[in-house]
Amino acid sequence: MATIARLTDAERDDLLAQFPRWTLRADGAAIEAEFKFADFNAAFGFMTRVALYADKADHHPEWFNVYATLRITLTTHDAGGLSARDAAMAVFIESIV
Ligand code: H2B
Repeated sequence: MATIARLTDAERDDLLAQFPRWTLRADGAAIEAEFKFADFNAAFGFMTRVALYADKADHHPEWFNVYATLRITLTTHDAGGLSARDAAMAVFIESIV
């Protein structure tokens, strides 16, 4: 499989500047965000929409949900860091949140 290109530092910084909710993980290989919903129904409804995107895009979030709180980590395992796939997923997530 061809290696997926990692974002340049400038592309990564542009992404983070566009979406203040997202922060760079300490190792620089992922971006993370936390979401608070009204209740579990709202959180899981949102997760379902992201899951459908993930299935279609063949790009999957790492996430952790407790009731109405959701933490999402975006990274591209096949790139060993951030790629355009993470940027596209962040754009999608921010468009539906
Ligand atoms: N999701 C994420 N986040 N990173 C990947 O590298 C990745 C993925 N690779 N989903 C995909 C699936 C790959 O394993 C399949 C075979 O296309």
